[in-house]
Amino acid sequence: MNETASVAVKAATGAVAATPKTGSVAEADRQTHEIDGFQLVIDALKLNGIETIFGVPGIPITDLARKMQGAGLRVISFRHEQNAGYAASIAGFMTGKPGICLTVSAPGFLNGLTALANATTNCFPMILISGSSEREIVDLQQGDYEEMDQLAIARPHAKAAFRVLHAEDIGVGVARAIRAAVSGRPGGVYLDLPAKLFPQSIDAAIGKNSLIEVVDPAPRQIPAPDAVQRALDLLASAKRPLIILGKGAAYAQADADIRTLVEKTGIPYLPMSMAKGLLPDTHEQCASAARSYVLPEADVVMLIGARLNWLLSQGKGKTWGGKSAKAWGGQKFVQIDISPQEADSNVRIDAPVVGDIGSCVAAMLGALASSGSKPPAEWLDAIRERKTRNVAKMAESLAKNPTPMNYHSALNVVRDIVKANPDAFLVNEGANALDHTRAIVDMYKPRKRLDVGTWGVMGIGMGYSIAAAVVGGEQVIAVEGDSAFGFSGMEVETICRYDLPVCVVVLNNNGVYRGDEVNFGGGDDPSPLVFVKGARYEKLMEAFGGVGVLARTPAELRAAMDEAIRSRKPTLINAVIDEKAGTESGRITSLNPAATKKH
Ligand code: ADP
Ligand code: TZD
Repeated sequence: MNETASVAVKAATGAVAATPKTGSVAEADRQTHEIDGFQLVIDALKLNGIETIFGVPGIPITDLARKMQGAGLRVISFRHEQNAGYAASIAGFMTGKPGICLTVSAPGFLNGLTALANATTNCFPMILISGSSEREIVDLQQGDYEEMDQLAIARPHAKAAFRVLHAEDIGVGVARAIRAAVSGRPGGVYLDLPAKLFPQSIDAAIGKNSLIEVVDPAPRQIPAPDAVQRALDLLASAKRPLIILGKGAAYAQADADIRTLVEKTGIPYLPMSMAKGLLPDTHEQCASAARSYVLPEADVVMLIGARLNWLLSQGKGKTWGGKSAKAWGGQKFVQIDISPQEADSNVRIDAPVVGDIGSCVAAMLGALASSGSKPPAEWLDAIRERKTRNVAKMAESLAKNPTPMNYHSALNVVRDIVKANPDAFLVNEGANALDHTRAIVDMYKPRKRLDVGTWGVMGIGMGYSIAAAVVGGEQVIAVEGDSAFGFSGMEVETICRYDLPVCVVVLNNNGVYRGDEVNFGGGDDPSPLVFVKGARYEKLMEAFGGVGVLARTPAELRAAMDEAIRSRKPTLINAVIDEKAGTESGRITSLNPAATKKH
């Protein structure tokens, strides 16, 4: 390599040890022309537009984290890998680029694995990069430090899993991980980087040439014209059509076209939880307030990026007007999805449209007759009537001001604050705290509502909040059940350390679902469902320099939230809720194997 080329490589890789300690000219020359595994990993990620790393440091990735920060990547260091993993996964959902989580071996890896599995389940693109111990010792089970066959364990929980053994292969490993995470149906990818890889040095020019900038990582998938026409014909034949928007539609970032399709067809729509705000919840065609009417009554349903899983009662049964728990309700379905295997997974899909949502919706718009007729007025009127009635009922509940607060009186405040701050992210977990927030708090913009998703997992709260603040750059409001908050509560230190504009509202009813349960056996131990009464969660935020507020009334809650948003300071509001206010499992009581206690 001539000198100019060598300088260029140095500049590009930053791979040069500044002053060789040994003083030997040969050693200096060797270091100048070589690049190590640490630097190749960093360069491969940067080359592909990765800007943020979420993780927890330790052997063998401590230096990698330091060097990443030194190289200009934003490294957000957490207190527990699961929260870092959740942060990475939701960053993937928000941006369409894989979120990166970096962990140590065995226990750190396992802590991150829950988040990886959750990402795969939710179709979020994420890459879990874990350091691992020495292969030769692990494979012979000779007892290495943090010994574990991580690749084998990750594989069933990931969309793909790779291990890199040689520095020359880092570029390929990172490229494959990125492609696997974001192409087709997105998901979680595991990338195993053994400790020995990092100090491996290779010729800098060879190293640089081995890196791959992934071209078109999530290629468009154009739907077949006849599939599009079949779907449009079916919709045109409908008397009571309905569109269901899922989080795949939110992920696709085809917001304007989706809105045009909904408005041009005039079809009422239901947003799934994380698709709320894709069109504003206040939109005239939004049928959320008439959900239990439209599902059984619709005759043709078009799913856009939503699966007919448990969240939609598998597309059958009484929710859909079926005569028994598993009976088909008679609806015909159009399903737009990037995964061809999704169709027919629960009920017959009469018109599958396979492709990416952006291309599918654009194709439908292109093929839609410009003078297309709107759904029959009787259908729209019937929905409007139910909506008006239910909205009035809800307004009545929201207007009440009981002491102590209940979910409605507290969430009425959150509803107003979100309306006034539509750019804020709303993170939400819990049971009652989740269901009531979803029903009461309207969303106005796409990808602003981030919640427990497909698994209904507790613990996403602080990780999602941190990612939303770091990657989304906007105020975050996290509405948390007191149980839910406990799963990731220690990350309030992380929120304070990075001084993030996160306002956590703990809806504190002293327990899981409710706070008034007693020990069935009559012993001294508390019920498994209750916590310390009157716990002062706000002091946790104060412990790290943030603002803590105890709110017993809607007025106190409103003042505290207003101030949190004005100041953008890390804030935790302990909103005291009636401990008798919740119901078992929120709205999914029926999923309990046997109801042991009725409230
Ligand atoms: P929800 O929980 O909101 O009902 P799901 O997670 O069940 O949504 O469904 C999301 C669906 O969206 C998945 O089946 C996934 O394959 C699909 N999907 C994700 N991204 C895209 C995309 N860009 N284009 C098409 N389909 C997508
Ligand atoms: N563990 C994990 C990881 N996910 C879960 N969903 C649960 C346990 C079970 N679970 C729920 O499904 S909701 C919930 C638990 C423990 C907490 C509900 O209590 P909360 O909310 O205080 O968060 P409410 O408002 O009191 O219902």
